Amino acid sequence: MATSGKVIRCRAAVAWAVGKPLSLEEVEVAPPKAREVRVKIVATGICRTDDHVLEGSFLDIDFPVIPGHEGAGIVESIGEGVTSVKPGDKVILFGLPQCGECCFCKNPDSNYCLKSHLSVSQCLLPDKTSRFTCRGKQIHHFLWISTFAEYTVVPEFTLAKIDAAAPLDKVCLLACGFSTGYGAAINTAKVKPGSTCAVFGLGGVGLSVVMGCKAAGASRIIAVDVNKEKFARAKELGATECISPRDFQKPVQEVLTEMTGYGVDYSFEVIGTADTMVAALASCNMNTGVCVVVGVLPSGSVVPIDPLLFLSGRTCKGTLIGGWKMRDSIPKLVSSYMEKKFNSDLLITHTLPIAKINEGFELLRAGKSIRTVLLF
Ligand code: COD
Ligand code: ZN
Ligand code: ZN
Repeated sequence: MATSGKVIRCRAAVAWAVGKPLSLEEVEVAPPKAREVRVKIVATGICRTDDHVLEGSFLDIDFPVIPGHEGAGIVESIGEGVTSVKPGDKVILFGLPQCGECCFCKNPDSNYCLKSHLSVSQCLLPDKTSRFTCRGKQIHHFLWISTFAEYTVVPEFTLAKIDAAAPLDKVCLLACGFSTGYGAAINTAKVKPGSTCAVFGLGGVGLSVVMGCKAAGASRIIAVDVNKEKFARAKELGATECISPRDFQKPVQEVLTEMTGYGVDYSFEVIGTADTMVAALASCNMNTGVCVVVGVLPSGSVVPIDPLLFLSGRTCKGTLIGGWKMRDSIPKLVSSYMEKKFNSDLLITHTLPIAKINEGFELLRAGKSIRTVLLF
């Protein structure tokens, strides 16, 4: 390619400081070093986690930064030693790496990788330098993938080659939102056929949990959200009942317990507040009930939980990107999408050009969108 080995000037959305809107800038993107890949991003979704970055509540992010972690694109060039992709390949980039070498990557039951942001900062690439500059300043990477840039440089183990026929403006959601929710039901909770589920929060991730519960054969899926505008889409995707906690005088966990007898078999917290975590845990049945916590609170938060809730056997579990080992799973998830085994397109409510990225965030904050896909 004509650009290989050269610095590329292109557009990117830069967050210069906490609390400021993204600024569309011209940035310079250096060529990939060894074991790195430069990707032309074609499409990227907006996830609530990107908003947490902008408001400064996501774990240890260095500013200025280019956020975005739900991207799909085409390989532009590769650094020395890269073997899994070549220029022209379609790829999905993900914020949870799979280095293949750490003890968790080698454990078939785990999808965590010790190269993840929770273990090592991903604000600079593994060699502790950035490939982005703008107006003479170094710009940080986000989760090593920074998909709000037209070109981005990533470590090889944060991407996977996908079917050349896959529509990038649709399958980009498999990088985070869809896979996180769907996998929380299928892999983490291992929802059983005929079971009863409650899903707290009907954003892109929560609705994907609903899809996962349905695919696993749950017979009752109770969707919980304060925004009733989310209910129609939830029903379309498999929810059997929808409730708003604001319609009741009593706590929603009591409502769910009354609706189901002893509580649901599986509850999912997909909002990220202390109150809804407590409510989700108390909503699953006291013995075999499993509560999966997907949402994250600002670091340092404490959730007040009565330990008696566990005495009778309840389980509370965490999940990261739905339990998928991403490099292994993404090509398979794309194949399942192509075979129409699930329809993640139903999560996409808006498609906008990258120039309207702040409009996309406004739609999310106003509760008007589920997923906005940005196109370069
Ligand atoms: N009760 C009921 N519903 C509520 C309440 C409440 N008190 N508060 C908000 N809601 C609803 C909103 O109306 C909205 O419909 C929904 O909760 C949240 O949806 P979104 O669109 O804001 O968020 P998502 O689906 O994009 O993301 C939700 C997460 C919980 C995944 C996200 O906020 C988060 O915590 N991410 C970090 C954790 C993680 O694993 N992320 C995966 C990689 S990003
Ligand atoms: Zn996300
Ligand atoms: Zn690893």
